[in-house]
Order: sequence, then C-alpha cells, then structure tokens
Amino acid sequence: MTLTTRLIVWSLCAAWLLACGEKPKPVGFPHGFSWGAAISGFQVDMGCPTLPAATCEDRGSDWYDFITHPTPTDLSEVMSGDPPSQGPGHWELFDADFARASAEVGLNSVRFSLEWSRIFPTATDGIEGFDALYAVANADALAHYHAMLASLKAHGLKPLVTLNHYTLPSWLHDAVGCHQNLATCTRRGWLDRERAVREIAKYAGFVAREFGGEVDTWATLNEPFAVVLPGYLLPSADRANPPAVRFQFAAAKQAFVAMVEAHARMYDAVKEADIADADNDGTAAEVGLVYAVPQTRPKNPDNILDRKAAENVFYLYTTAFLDAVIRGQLDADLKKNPQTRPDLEGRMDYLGVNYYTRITVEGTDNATFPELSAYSNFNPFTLVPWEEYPRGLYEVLVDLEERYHLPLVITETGVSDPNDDGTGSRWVTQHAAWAQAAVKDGVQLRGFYYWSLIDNYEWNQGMSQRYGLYAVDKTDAAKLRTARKTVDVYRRIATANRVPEDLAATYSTDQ
Ligand code: IFM
Repeated sequence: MTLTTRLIVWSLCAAWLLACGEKPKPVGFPHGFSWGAAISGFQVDMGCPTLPAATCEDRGSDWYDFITHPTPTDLSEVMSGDPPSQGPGHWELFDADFARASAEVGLNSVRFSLEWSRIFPTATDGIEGFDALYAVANADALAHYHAMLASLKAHGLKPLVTLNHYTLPSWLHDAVGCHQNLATCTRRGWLDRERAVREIAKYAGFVAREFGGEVDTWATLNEPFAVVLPGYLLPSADRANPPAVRFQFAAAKQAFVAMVEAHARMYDAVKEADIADADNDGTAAEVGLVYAVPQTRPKNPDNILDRKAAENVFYLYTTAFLDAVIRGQLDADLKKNPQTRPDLEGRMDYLGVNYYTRITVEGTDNATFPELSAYSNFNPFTLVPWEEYPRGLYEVLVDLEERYHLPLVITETGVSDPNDDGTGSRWVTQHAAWAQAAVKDGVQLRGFYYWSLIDNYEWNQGMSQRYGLYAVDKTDAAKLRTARKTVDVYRRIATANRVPEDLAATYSTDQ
C-alpha cells in the first residue's frame, strides 16, 4: 500500500469511528519517555545487612544528627525514634534493587540523590578548583557512586541525579544546636546564606565534573519549600525538617532566598563542569529543580475570602519560588513585591514536579500571622492537606505548562501502601492516566517517577510509612524485599508506554 492509499484508508477508518461515536484511542506517552522510580540517599542508604554501620550510614549529615540525638521534649510527638539500623540498606543492596527496577518493573530510569556530606565529610571553605577538592573528597564515596552509576547502566537505567535532597553536611548545619537555640547556634545551614550558596555550588560543580561522563540529567534541590515550612515555620508530625523551629518568619525568608540563589549558582556550576555527553544524544547536561506542587483550592469557591486565601497559599507555597528560579522575579520579603534579579533568570532546563495531594484553603478576616501580612487572610492551621486527588496532577501540569512553558517531569508521585491492598495500584494507574491526559492536551511531559522504589526512612516518620514498590522487612537481617501488587500494574503501564484500558477501567480514572 502506498502512503497515499494508507492515508485515505486511515481517514475513512477515523471518520467511521467518530461517526459511530467510538472514542479515539488515547495517545499514550511520547517516544523516549522516562519511566522511573525515585529514591533519596539518606532515606535508603542506612541499615545494611553486612557492611559496618559506620560505612553504610552517612553519619556526617544534619539529618543523621537529628534522628540519632535524644529527641528534645518539644519534638517527642514528631520524631519516630526509629534507629538508622532499620533502614533498607540500599548502600549495600543497590545492584539487586536496580536489577529489579529494570527486569521486574520494566523501568528505564532511576532518580537517586548524591549525599554531599558523604563526598565532602569535612568543610570545603577556602578549597578551590577540582584538583584541590578531589584531594579532600572521600574516595570511597566517589568509588561507590561510580559503582552505582555503572550498575544503573548495566541494567539499562538512565540516571536522574538529585544533588541535594534535604540533607546538609553537619559542618554546615548544626541541626540539634539550631533547634535548641536558633539565635546562638553557629553552624546555621541555609541561614548562613553566602557560605551555604558558595559551598553547595562548589560541590555541584565538583560532582558534575566527576560524574558528568555518566550523568546527563541533574536536579539541584528537592522540594525547597518543604525545607522552609517544616524547618522554620510549622514542624509537625507529618513533616519536620531540621532545625524544626516554629514561627521563625525572618529565618524562613532567609532560607527561602538562600535556596533560590543556591539553585541558580548550582545550575551555573553544573553547566560549566559537565561537558561530557553521557548518552551521545547531543546534550551534556540538563539541569532542573524538583518542586512539590499541591493542587490548591478554596474551601468554598463562591466565597471571595476563600478564593483569595487559596490564591495566596498557591503563591506562597509554589509560585513565589518558581517565579524566582524561572523568571528571576525574587520576592525576598515574601510580601508579593518581587524584584528582578537577572542572575537568577533562565536557569531551568526542565521542572521536576512532585505531586501528592490537594489542599483546601479557608479564608479568614483575622490576620493569624502579622509577619505574613501579604497573606493575612488564611490561617495555616485550617489547611486540609494529604487529600488523594489524582485529577489534581492534570490540573497542576496544565497550569505549570501555561505559566512557564518548560518541559516537565513528574519526579515523584506515590502512596504509602502498608497492607499491599491495591492502594499503590490504584494510585499509579490514576495518576498515570491523568498525566497521559495532560500529554494529550499539549503538556511537554518527559517522565514519570514513582515514589518510591523501596520502602524507606520517611524522615521524622521513620519506617512507619511504606511507599515502596517493594516492601522492605525492616527487622530482617537480610532486609528482604517483596514486590507489592503495584509492581505488576506499573510494569504494564511503563512497558506499554500508555495506561492500558483494562487498568483504566478497573481503577476508574474519571473524576
Ligand atoms: O519521602 C518524601 C520525599 O523525600 C520527598 N517527597 C515526598 C516523599 C513522601 O513524603
């Protein structure tokens, strides 16, 4: 059949299908789409079956100090107290984990994080240039990350590397001391803005050169607002981040600005240092940022106060930061008065979107926090978070596409599924279906990463949350992995590069 004949036959078939009311088949995902699972170093490394704990655990980070120090009384209901030894031991078991991701789940990519404090266990202030940094870098950690990258390659998995997934080296951030007294602690993390930005950019440039031949896709920071909010404003049992202090508005703004600047300087450093094209596709380094974007709605759409409050929350939680790192519009006082900073603009090759929930916002006439005067019409205590709302992924993706016109990657979405009762299967099908709908409607979506590959240490909640495609027996000496039902469902979606219709029907994707 010639091309012309084929086109005529195809047009007749399409006209017949439409005339008979048949729905056209969904387009699925683009060719070359990344299907992956995401993990982060601190959350998965600890708890090795046979390696010495001192090798397996990264003892040089603020988060390690935070979970191993006796819990301060005011955080007793917030911290799990789970010991590092209960972690999944991925530092030792990475190769088997990656083998499963490829052979059993059918993935083609994994997102993982390098741990800054593993690579530089001691301060890098005053040390300049690759060779001088190499001399003080931890050679075992570098060798280990090269081995992980070789394993990913051997299993046909492309790496997406996060440079900073919440944790800071203890030499930069005294998590416990700053929790106890933020005014007097001396290693103040993001609050030592110039130092933090300078040193994290140095680290980013160093690893980009060291691993650039194996990595093309980089993410600078993970969920910066999830460092600011539970770190300096509202630590809670849901999420606390060191220093976990309450209502420190000035500090929250300083951390916000530091992380905006850190992204820009890390972007520049990686672009300069990674000139090796790992997969020969013509691009040596693509650098983005990972941001948690909740769908946000007014409690009562007919109430002007609620509508305004929802707009305020969306700005404060999401677009204030993204406008700064994408458009160079920095609202340093968070007073809705952004200033142009050309040194921040245009430093985003793609935006990583973490999607978990919709939040519902209620307006109020009373200023709950005068310090947040621009947002005085909402009360953070009335926000209702963690609602399961798959359609929100579509809404968020379309909104971000319209606002920023950037390629998007779903860098995390997933759910705790402790009883393996189909919760994960429902989640992945419904969220992939809404992602597929966004692609159909023109969103430039490049990848979908399930959170998470294995059960992991969920920050202050320890091992109580079970996000893994694979369950991990936290008390078993070998840290046995068992596939959850989600594995089979996700494999079918990833290998078909679309949501099969029977799955869409089983887990009703309409809302
Ligand atoms: O475990 C976290 C991850 O580190 C960041 N995004 C949300 C996940 C689930 O809470």
